[in-house]
Amino acid sequence: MSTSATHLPDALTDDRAKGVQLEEILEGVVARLGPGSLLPSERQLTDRYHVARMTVRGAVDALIARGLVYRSPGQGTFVAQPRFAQSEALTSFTEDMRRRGLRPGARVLSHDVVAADANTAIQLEIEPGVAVVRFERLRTADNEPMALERAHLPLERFPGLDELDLGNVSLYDELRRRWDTEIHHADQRVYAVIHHDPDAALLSITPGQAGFRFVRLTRDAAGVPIEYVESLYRGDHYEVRAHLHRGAFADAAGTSDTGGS
Ligand code: 16G
Repeated sequence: MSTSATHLPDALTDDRAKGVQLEEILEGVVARLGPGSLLPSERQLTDRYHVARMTVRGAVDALIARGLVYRSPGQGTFVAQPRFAQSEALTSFTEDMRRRGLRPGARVLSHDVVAADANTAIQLEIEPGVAVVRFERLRTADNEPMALERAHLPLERFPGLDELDLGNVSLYDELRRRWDTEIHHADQRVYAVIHHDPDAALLSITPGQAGFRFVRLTRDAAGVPIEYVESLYRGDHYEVRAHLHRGAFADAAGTSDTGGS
């Protein structure tokens, strides 16, 4: 671990709020240093920039809220691990974590068979009341909680899934291995959520923290729905990335009347 006081600018300018400038400076420090590096102490920053302790604290708090740094009581403030980007590829949690050099885990919180309610039936394109396997798992990376998954799959298509131990296994691997089913494509929606207890406690975060809710419907190559799953992700460890193309929209936009004056 190293501090970076040597790379800090000497002074703040008078044209903008001190707290904002400090936040930018620290953001630069974070970008230069690797995860786990120690940030200059609040004391060092107060002395160097002649600002109130509260101003420094506010800037650091802002970086904590953005998930860039974390405070370790009695030790200082450190650069956090980079966020796990939700990839555009249709990957499993297991694949995602392994690619990042982390050990994926799954703790089963509940696992049963229920009659499909109206929404689940519409999503899975089955009749309401048909048996679905429902399970909830806490997903971890190197033992740290990352997400809660609540999945529904049709029992008829996956007989025995209700009996399978889903602890520390990849669902997608099991579907391939036992039922010769390959996940092919999915539709996914993303919502902003505030995590409350008991979810917050399971995710090891403070109640009231923001996060993501992904609702995914996966299908096989024939387009038949396989899995309807809601996943709650920690907002401090995830970011959602997308690769955007103008593509067909650009052609259409170029020729259409925008309605402007
Ligand atoms: C991801 C999927 C989830 C899927 C799981 C399978 C999102 C939002 N959700 O968490 O739908 O059930 O991967 O992972 O990405 P597994 O094969 O490791 O069990």
